[in-house]
Amino acid sequence: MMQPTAFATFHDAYRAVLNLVTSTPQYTISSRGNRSREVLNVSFILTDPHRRTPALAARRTNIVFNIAEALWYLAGRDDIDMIGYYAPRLRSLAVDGVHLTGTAYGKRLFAPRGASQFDHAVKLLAADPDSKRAAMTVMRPFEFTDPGNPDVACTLAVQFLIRDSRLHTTVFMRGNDALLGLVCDVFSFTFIAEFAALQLGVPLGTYTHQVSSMHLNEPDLPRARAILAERTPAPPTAPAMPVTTTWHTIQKVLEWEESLRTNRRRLYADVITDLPLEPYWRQVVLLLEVYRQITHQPNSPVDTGVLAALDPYYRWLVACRWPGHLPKG
Ligand code: 5HM
Repeated sequence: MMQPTAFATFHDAYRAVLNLVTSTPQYTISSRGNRSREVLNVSFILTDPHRRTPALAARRTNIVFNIAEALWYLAGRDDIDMIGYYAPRLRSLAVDGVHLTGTAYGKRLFAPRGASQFDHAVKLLAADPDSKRAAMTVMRPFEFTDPGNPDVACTLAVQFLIRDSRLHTTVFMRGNDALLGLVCDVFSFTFIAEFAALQLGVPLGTYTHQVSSMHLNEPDLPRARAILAERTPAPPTAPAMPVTTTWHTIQKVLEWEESLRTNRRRLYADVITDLPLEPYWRQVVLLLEVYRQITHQPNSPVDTGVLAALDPYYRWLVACRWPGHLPKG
């Protein structure tokens, strides 16, 4: 077979990849102190990249981090300040204590706004829809030469192609952690693909993920097995980014992100419908509010009104990830 297997949902693709690296690894490797099971050249196609979040309770997917990371990329930022609030473990990768390097894909893809690789790729496809050139590179030449660098980009490139009037995306990675990184990377890149399709005014096509070294760190084996033992079906549908979404929308959401992260604002359930955003983006801001409460008010349960206003699937993901922060009963 010359083309990767296609899956309707990432839920199913994720289970297939986890099953592959857990049950039939090709190699056992030990690099930079991590013993892992590995399979080379793993790829899959998602026919509906909207369905990007697996419904697997044992994975305890951090939907807030997933969204925040995608927004951090779109913002073209490389600071640990923003992303470290959502994933404190990333702080150890910021060698100067301020910036991330390899992990900060946004700076490489989305900065400077208006003249970024992303902007040029979109402009190219708008002018020449059949082009094969709309490829954006992430890992840089010589990035791996410093053996002390803890943060070398795992993504090599992102390519957009318009075929059958739909935007297809392929992401090429040198390595991917099958349990942890894979979920975050597929989330961000499908989110970016969806935004790119809106910029181009074409429907979202397929998403293809190609990884040279797909691996599972050995300490994560029990968790991978627990996930594989789960029988939860894939979520039936997923919300689509509204067609009105522009860079201005992203800017407005980023303003909310910053004021909630820094605890300068809070969001009350009874004013959510007054926010000048589409319901899809209100849900994003609500998730950020839930996380604000969890982080800045760790001793109180999350407000019931805010929880009730959340999309039921988001509420389920929050309950899986932060069960101790929900109201009793
Ligand atoms: O030794 P190496 O630089 O490959 O270690 C980084 C590891 O982080 C990768 O091999 C991969 O397992 C994981 N990773 C990922 O899966 C890292 C990043 C950050 O670029 C990512 N996905 N986006």
